Amino acid sequence: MFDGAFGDAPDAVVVDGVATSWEALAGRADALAERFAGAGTVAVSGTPTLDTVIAVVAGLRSGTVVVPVPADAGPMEREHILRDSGAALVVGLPDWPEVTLPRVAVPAGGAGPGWADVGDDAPALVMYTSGTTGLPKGAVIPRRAIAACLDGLADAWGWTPDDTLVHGLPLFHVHGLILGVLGALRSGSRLVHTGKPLPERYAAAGGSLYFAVPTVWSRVVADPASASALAGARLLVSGSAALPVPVFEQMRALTGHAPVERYGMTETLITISTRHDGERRPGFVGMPISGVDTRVRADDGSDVAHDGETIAGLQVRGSTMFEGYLNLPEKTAESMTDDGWFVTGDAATIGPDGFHRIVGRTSIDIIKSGGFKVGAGEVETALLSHGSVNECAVVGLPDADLGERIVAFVVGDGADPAALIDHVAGLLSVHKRPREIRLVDTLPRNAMGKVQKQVLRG
Ligand code: MLC
Ligand code: AMP
Repeated sequence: MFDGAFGDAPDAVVVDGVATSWEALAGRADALAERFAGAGTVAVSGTPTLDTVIAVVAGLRSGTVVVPVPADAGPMEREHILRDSGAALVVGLPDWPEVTLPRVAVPAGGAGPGWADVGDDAPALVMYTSGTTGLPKGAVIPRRAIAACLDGLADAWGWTPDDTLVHGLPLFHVHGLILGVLGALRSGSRLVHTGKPLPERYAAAGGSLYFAVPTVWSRVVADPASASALAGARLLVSGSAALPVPVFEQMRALTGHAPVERYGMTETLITISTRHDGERRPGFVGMPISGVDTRVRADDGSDVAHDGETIAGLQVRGSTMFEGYLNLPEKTAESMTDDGWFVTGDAATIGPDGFHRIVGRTSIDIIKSGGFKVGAGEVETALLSHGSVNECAVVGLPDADLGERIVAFVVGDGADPAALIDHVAGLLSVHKRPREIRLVDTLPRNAMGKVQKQVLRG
């Protein structure tokens, strides 16, 4: 299923400078998979290392469900992920005191039985994603969705074994793991993971196909020498958040490539994209990939005109959809319409030519910062657990580098902004920390007592 046509290249997969052939990778994965026997679900560190790639491949080859865990997850987040997912084994996570599950190490070599006979509907991954309130939900992603998404993208992007894919994204989300690792394995392209998504590392990697979130692309164009080194690439792809039009234009000017922009979600995988052989229009994400349908609906559920102007809620359906939220059947049901469409929570327009434009989120409580989705409620709960915080409200404010930066308005007793930022970074994970704390006397509330976040956003 994810057994690319790598031949016997000794550097088919390179992760943060460590290279392996596909044969050696598969052998180590099979040897590891034998230790997964009976586990059902394993938790794997999302740190970008070759061991992470091997552990994910071991899960796929043996039919064991993999739960990628951010290696910097604080106790509140990691305890939830490990408990909720029902993981029975752990691969590569830090020595967290409360983790009592057995640990398995990735073997240095070996071989094994190869692909197990696992149905396409079986779950492959559980990926945790933030909602407006509460702890992250585990999206159960079946094997068929991954295969359908990657095949749709291979078609949209002309992705073949001749490509070398380069990126440096984290391996605990769809972008870095499903597209950025499993995409290479399914298409048979070489993979170079740069460890971190630094412009100079992208420039040095000599790839044909590059993935990044808009924050990374904006850092690439801020470094013209690195940007111009990408001129020899075939395709530059942006996703996970809106690519600002000026960054699109600077990419075109410095690299000679108009970027391909694509849209997706953890729950739906990637559903909409511009094409390698089609128009790439700044501010637009193109058309549904094969196997996916989209529609836009007004708040009352009525259809709206595809006039490129009417903004409404984007809904999607098709072969790339998740199976549901783990242990949360009611949340799964809430996320779908009665006639079986997934409600993305994004506002969009569709033009007469079928081109989609993502306009923003329908909820103010979902923040996208550096391409990471963060729920305001999660951060507020973490802040309120600090003794100096009486009340707080978290919003995303526009940020030239991150798209949105997390800002917390805090009513407190002697609250120290730096200590509060560290508190959230330690309890949740580092990328969920507020970048700014604003100490205020009161929060603006409406007559019902609800905080008026629009007022805070100014
Ligand atoms: C900073 N650091 C701290 C800290 N403050 N550590 C502890 N406590 C604190 N208070 C450290 C960090 O650990 C890190 O260390 C360093 O400082 C910088 O961290 P940062 O400030 O968070 O990094 P930043 O430069 O802002 O990151 C930008 C970024 C990152 C673009 C690299 O946001 C990123 O990787 N984004 C990708 C998100 C992504 O993949 N999303 C896909 C979702 S899937 P050190 O040592 O680590 O440098 C999806 C579907 C789809 O959306 O469509 O794709
Ligand atoms: P996640 O849950 O982390 O998978 O984030 C999914 C969300 O990222 C979507 O609902 C969108 O809000 C946002 N997103 C992904 N790709 C794009 C894009 N190309 N343009 C605008 N927003 C995007």
